[in-house]
Amino acid sequence: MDVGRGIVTLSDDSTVVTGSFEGIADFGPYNLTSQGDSDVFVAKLGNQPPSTPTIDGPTEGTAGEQYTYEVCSTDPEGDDIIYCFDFGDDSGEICIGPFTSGTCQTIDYTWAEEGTYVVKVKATDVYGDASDWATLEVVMPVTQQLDTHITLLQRIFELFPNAFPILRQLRGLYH
Ligand SMILES: [Ca+2]
Repeated sequence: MDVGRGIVTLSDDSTVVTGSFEGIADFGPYNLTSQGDSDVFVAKLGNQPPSTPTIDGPTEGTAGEQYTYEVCSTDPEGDDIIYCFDFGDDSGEICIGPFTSGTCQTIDYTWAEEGTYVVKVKATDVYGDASDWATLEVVMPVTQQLDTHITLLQRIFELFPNAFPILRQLRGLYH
């Protein structure tokens, strides 16, 4: 027979229960199995945050184009989950949800400016407990890389004005 013999609430709002049980005691996400006829238990019951989300999506692209990122997280208690994003620019925090625990969600985003951005996302359950941040570095360099490439060629032509006649013809194509 399972019996609770004492209960106390701690300052962090978790609850501690003590008692005795036989066989298996079911505490929601956790089970205890008795080692004999009857065992005592001390259980601390509190809300746990969702898992740190996984984030999947393009890590390079072009400023001004829209990209889609998928995030997935699971809450140990099965609580609904809110995802909050920081896209590394000055748009601030963007939150979506709540969604069912264990389901993946997508969000579309467009960076207006070229640059390297660290996308951050965390999962918060409906009781306000948040996971750690997951991060993904995204580079929006395409035009910038081309500029650098042309500048490097120009520098080579300046240093060696007569050495690369074929490249000088290519340079003509760029201008
Ligand atoms: Ca939870």
